[in-house]
Amino acid sequence: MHDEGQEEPISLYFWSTPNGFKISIMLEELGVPYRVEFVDIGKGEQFAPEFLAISPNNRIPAIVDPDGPDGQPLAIFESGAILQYLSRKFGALYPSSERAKAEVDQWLFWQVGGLGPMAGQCNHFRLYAPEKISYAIDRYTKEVERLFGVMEKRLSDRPFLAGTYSIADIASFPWARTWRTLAQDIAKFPNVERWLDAIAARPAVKKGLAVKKADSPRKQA
Ligand SMILES: N[C@@H](CCC(=O)N[C@@H](CS)C(=O)NCC(=O)O)C(=O)O
Repeated sequence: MHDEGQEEPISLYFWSTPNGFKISIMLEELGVPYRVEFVDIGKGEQFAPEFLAISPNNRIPAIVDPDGPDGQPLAIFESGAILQYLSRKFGALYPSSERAKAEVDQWLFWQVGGLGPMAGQCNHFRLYAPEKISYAIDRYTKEVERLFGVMEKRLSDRPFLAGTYSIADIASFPWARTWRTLAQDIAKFPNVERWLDAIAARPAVKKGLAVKKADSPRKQA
C-alpha cells in the first residue's frame, strides 16, 4: 500500500503470539516502516515500567507512532484500537461507507471480545494450567467450537468476514489458524478452512507471521 508521511518507523511492541501477529500482519499489509521491540511475556517484560507507560494493561501488542495525528508521538494498546488507528491513518483495509464500517466493526469486536479471550482461555486450560480441570477444558473448547461455527456460517456466502478483506479478518486469522492447538476439527468448518488458506497465501501475512525474536520459543496467549 503506501507509506507517504511515515518517515520515522512505527515501534511495534510485540511477542510472537496471535495478538502480536495481528499487528505485524497489518503493518506488512500496509507496507509502512516499522521497528519491532520484543517484549518477552514469558520473562515478565510486560511489567517493566517503560512498557506499562505505553501499555497500562501489561499486554502486547502496542505501538508508538512517532508521527501521531498532531505530529506528536502517539502510544496505543489493545489490538482492535491499533488496527482501527492504522487503517484510518493509511486509508486501507477499512471501508469508507458507514454501512460497510459497521460490518467490519462488528466482526472486529466479535474477535477482540469473543474469539480471542475464549481461545486464550482454551489454550490456558488445555496447555498451561497446573491441573487439568475437565470442566474448564470442556467449557472453553466447546465455546471455541461454537465460535468457529459462527464464522463458518458467516463465511458460507462471502469470501471474508465483512465481505472484502479487512482488519476484521486480520484480527481473527492469527487465532483461527491455531485450530489444532484449540482441539478443533477443521473438517467440520470447510468455509473457515478456505478462508484460512486464502489469508495464509498473502505475502504480507507470511511476512507478518515470520516476525520472531531469534531463538525464542513461541508462546501462546
Ligand atoms: N485484548 C488484548 C489482549 C492482548 C493479550 O492478551 N496479549 C497477551 C499475549 S497474546 C499478553 O500480552 N499477555 C501477557 C500477560 O498476560 O501478562 C488485545 O487484543 O490486544
